[in-house]
Amino acid sequence: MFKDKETFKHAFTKQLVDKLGVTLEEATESDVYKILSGMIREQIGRDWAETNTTYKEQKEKQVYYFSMEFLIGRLLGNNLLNLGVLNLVKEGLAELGYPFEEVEEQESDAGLGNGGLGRLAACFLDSLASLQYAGHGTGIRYKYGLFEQKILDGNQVELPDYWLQKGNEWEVRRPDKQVEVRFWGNVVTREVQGRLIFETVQYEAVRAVPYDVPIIGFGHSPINTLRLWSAESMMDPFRQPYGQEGSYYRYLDYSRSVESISEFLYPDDSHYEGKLLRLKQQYFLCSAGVQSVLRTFGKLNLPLTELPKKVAIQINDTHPTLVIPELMRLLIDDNGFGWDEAWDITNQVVGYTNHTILSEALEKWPQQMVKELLPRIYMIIEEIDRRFRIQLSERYPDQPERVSRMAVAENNQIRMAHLAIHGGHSINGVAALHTEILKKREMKDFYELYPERFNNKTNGITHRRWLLYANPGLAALVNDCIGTRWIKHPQELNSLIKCCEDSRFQDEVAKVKSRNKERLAQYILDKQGIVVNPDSLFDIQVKRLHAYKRQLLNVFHILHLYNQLKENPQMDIVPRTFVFGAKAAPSYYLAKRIIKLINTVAARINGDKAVNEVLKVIFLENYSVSLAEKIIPAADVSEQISTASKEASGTGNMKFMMNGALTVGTMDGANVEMHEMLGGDNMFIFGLNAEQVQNFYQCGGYSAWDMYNSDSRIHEVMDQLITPGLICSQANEFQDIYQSILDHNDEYFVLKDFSGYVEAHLKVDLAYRNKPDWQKKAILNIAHSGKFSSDCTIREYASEIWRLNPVRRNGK
Ligand code: 26W
Repeated sequence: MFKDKETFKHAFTKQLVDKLGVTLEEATESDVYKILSGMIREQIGRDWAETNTTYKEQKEKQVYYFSMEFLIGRLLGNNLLNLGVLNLVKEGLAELGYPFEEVEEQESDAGLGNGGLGRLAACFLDSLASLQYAGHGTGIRYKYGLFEQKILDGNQVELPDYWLQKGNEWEVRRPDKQVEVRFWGNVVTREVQGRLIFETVQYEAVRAVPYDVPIIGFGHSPINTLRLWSAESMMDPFRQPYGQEGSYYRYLDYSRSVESISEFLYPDDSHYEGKLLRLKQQYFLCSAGVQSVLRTFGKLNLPLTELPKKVAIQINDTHPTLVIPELMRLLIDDNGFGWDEAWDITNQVVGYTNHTILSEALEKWPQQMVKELLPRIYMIIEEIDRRFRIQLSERYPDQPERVSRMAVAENNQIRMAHLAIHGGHSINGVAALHTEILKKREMKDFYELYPERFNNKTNGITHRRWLLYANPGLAALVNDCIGTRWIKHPQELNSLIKCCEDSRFQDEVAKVKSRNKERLAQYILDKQGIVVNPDSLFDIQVKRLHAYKRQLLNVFHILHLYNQLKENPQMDIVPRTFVFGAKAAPSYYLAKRIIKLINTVAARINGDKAVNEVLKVIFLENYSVSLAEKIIPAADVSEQISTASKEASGTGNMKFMMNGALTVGTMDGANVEMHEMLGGDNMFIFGLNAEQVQNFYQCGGYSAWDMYNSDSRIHEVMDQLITPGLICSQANEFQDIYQSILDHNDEYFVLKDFSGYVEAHLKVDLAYRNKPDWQKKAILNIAHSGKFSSDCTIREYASEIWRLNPVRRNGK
């Protein structure tokens, strides 16, 4: 992109003057950011266009990743990195007097996702481009991303995240590519020459306008596209003049309601709610997305029967399942296909990824709502259901309950997971254990019916953002040790194994970790005015707040440590800094109370001179992608402590591992696969396993009260939730949490796993004292993390689900 640093500095300074009319001395960080991102855009424009031409000319098969969420974070640094000029730019800017760290702070995070599912989509885009696959994202351009979290008096308060306020340097609005999406109305059925024709009348039309974001992969990759759709009003949505009385106000109402479709991201990733606006969002994404896919396909001048050879659509959880009936609609109504042929095409094109087994998160839309909002789509779903029931009845003639259990439409609800499994050719879980649970339990009926459709694709993370970019110090050390091939072939991080006992290398790794911890300590000081000791052990849990992720278990352990220290101030423990970061869904009462509890405990401990030399608790406000990039490289210990069977995979676990943190975790999600590679010596496993948890659910035999009565440590901690004194300023302050555990019999086995968790932390304490051995474990973690690069995951998706080969461009 730039030959060298001097060329860059020269070009950059010139652009400041030419484009903004400011000199180097006058330029603000914001000016610098604008010019830099503009230079990248200029640089990639031609490649972007060329990529699309190549895809078209070579008639490459393309995959479209449909997702309601893309949790991208910032793009400046990542784009520079992938273009191979990050270091050069950093140095050049520093010489011109602008620290890069300050410049990149000018960019708002694109926080268009809640957590794991949205971040996975973003990692996948990076890998698709970097591995030269023709793969694009299809999503919604929410005006407001995930809320900004403020902590006031220990409580979470939500503020709107107007991330577009300063504009978005990375998007290109493409009004010429707009499509129309239709809601409401009535379906009129006519017979024309022996064929039934379905026409929807009196519908409300919405304009879907795409904003394209270039996805720049690493090295000389193609430039793929993330297409985000924005809802805008039509000038004449009702196909009638506005002359009549009151109709102008009707237009204003219409316009407001249309714009609300892409107004904000639903901030809940744990509880499904049957909200009309959410259904509108989903159909908006699916209809606009599929129309656009078909339009691009149309340019190939091939018959639509060839669609499965040229297009794969992957749906990220069930949120975009309406892709299935929408594609059916377009094939049948607009292209004259018969049902069976359309079904066959749809089936071959669509694949579905499941990300959760939590039953409260499964989407089931009220039939009446679908029928009114999407009358034609509803008809198609009814027909899918009718035919599916016949198929099931033939296969299971004496099992009517089974037919009802598996049906798509039942109990006045439409079950999106059933529609997705039946309508697509592939369903995958996101870690080995998770896929097994789907097959054996959650989706057992479907596994029996369609065993060949089920497969596992263990999640991954992009090592470019999460190691190379977020932890340049460590990346440089790795380069020194094993060369740079791992950047293209992350599995080669394995070669680090040979250095794990090398004491010089260990020291270097330790030094990098210390520097990262100092940086985080400085951030904490700047944000919260709290001094933390960078030599203490940084024990970190950052992720969405949810009962099953068990932040509570972590807090109970901290309280227990505190109690021990109060009793015995001389107790010999390694000084620890516990760090939390977590957003709670705004309507998730218990989760918000847990945030309050963490902050209450933190205030108490941090203010207690008797202990605060050895114990600190920090709750970092507004956990986000860019904050994760600061936190994760500074971790010594990674907390992955979900109730076994509940965390589908986890991806934070992989990010920490890749940055040399040791995991304290349960045998859940991808922890199981980490454990398989690392063995028991290099991580700290504790607690019930998935089978034991399942047994308790099925057969009973667990009593939270018994735990409380039989373990004095638990007793003491639980009582502190409701008795004025150490934690509570008034009686019953955390009665709600107390009750959630004791009266609801500890649904997530916090008390049951407490003892094992305490023991695991004693082992951590012991292990940390042996510095060389700890460093060895850290290095082994890094060495084995290559398997969790999303590059590996994407290769598996490409070869096993999408049947996609990398693209060769002009011999590159
Ligand atoms: C309808 C509300 C809603 C919204 C989002 C329900 C559920 C979701 C997601 C499926 C929740 C989610 O993000 N799941 C996470 O997906 C990650 C990527 O596969 C996994 O690593 C996490 O374990 C899983 O919790």
